[in-house]
Amino acid sequence: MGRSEAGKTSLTQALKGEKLHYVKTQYTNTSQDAIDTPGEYAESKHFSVGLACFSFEADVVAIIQAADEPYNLFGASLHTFILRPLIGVITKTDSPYANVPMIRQWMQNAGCERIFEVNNVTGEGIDTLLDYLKEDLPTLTLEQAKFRQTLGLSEWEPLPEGVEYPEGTG
Ligand SMILES: Nc1nc2c(ncn2[C@@H]2O[C@H](COP(=O)(O)OP(=O)(O)O)[C@@H](O)[C@H]2O)c(=O)[nH]1
Ligand SMILES: [Mg+2]
Repeated sequence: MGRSEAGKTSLTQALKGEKLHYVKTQYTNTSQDAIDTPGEYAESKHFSVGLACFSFEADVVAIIQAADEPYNLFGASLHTFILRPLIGVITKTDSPYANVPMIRQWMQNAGCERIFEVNNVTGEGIDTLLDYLKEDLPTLTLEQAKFRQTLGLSEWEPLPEGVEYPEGTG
């Protein structure tokens, strides 16, 4: 998800190793591995709830923001309405107006657990994102999740050195 022109459709092409070809996204495309939504969903509060619905069909949800976006559409703690891992993908890192640290801050505020930087045109950064997408989702038992809470850890932070899950929580 992300605003129009952020590079969402291009990213789906780059992930497949295709050369970029512009297609206006008129409806949500779900035919392949990626669910590609029109930017209007992120831009209108009437449609934005649709993104939450689409997220239920996904293993992982990505906010896509171009490195040269002048303003942020996504509020803080956005991950709380999505019951999936949330990641950020910064596109157009080649833009002369790129401000990657600013976009990173927006994504961190939204609650993205990983942030990737890509150039859809050259394919730079795409391999790192693909490696992440190929990883199996870590599974936690309820007891393990509760143990993490006692340490104040998020689901994705590694356990501190020397700490292991107590017996019987696995
Ligand atoms: N320079 C550059 N242009 C990009 C990149 N990704 C997308 N674009 C261009 O940005 C425009 C919008 O891309 P598109 O994928 O249709 O955005 P969408 O509306 O989010 O689906 C197109 O002209 C793309 O060729 C990138 O990483 N670098
Ligand atoms: Mg599109």
